[in-house]
Amino acid sequence: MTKLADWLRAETSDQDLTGVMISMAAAGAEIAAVLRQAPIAGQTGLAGSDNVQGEAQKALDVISNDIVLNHLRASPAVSILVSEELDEAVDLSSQGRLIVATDPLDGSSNLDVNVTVGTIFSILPSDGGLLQTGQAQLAAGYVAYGPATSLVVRISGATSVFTLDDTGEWVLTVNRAAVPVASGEFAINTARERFWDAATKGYVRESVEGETGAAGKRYNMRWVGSMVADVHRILMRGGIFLYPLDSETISKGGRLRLLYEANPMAWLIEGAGGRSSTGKQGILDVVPTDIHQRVPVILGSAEEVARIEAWYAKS
Ligand code: P6P
Repeated sequence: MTKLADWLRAETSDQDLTGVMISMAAAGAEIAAVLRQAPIAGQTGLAGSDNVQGEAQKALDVISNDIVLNHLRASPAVSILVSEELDEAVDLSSQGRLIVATDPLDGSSNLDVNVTVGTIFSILPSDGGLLQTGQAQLAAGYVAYGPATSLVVRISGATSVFTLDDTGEWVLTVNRAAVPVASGEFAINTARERFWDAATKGYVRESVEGETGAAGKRYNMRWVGSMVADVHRILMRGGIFLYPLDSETISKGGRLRLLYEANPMAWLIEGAGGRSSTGKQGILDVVPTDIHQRVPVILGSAEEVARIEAWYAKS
């Protein structure tokens, strides 16, 4: 089976980029080992601190961030690290050509109940500075800590999936992932309906009406509450993920973060033939104003993203 290093060599001649991807994969393997033992080690609780978003940090958020930082410090290619768990960007190598933006443990509120969580990362060129659009990404990836430990990566070509084997190697298990163009599955937190805008209400109502309404087919709903879990399901079998702007999140610009959640996930889904949108523009075209900026996130099967964009165009 193709190993990660062989796949990377075939995808790019940029040794710095290859090195950072391997470092992030190694950090993911180390985090996976920590998570497997966390309930025994009593590490699923709170760290007793808050992140820049004012959210209580889990002990494992801080541990995962330290693991990523340790692996990247060892790589002279990384100039700056932006992390959900760090208020400010961290300067690493002065000769580094690459910026890494990461959510080291997304969905950590699910750890207590043993639900899939993940590490998300985006790699950008240093010379573009911290506030580049997602189109500038050189690569992106996530590690999904689930029944299997999956690494999903894309440089500039197709998105592919690796699985961590019992020797600690990442082996290729999905070559050139493809998000089905059509789908009958949507993912949104329906408890927020009272905050939704007209476009979101219209899209979800049309989906719930299914074959009895304008959509003309049956839909099902899934919402894990862990972005990596929901996005991985969509990457593998189609669907649409929605965390749209609503009347409660509008003051913050949305719920999810642009640099280390929306951009890398959009890069990966689009590398598999899916689409991404804020509802009004492509996520990858949003010009950041802050390293912890939030945006509305809609991504997945092309037909479904187009359908909600049509609702936004009408409203
Ligand atoms: P809600 C987890 O906290 C997270 O950042 C994403 O992983 C997930 O998709 C979302 O928030 C869940 O948000 O409002 O449903 O709890």
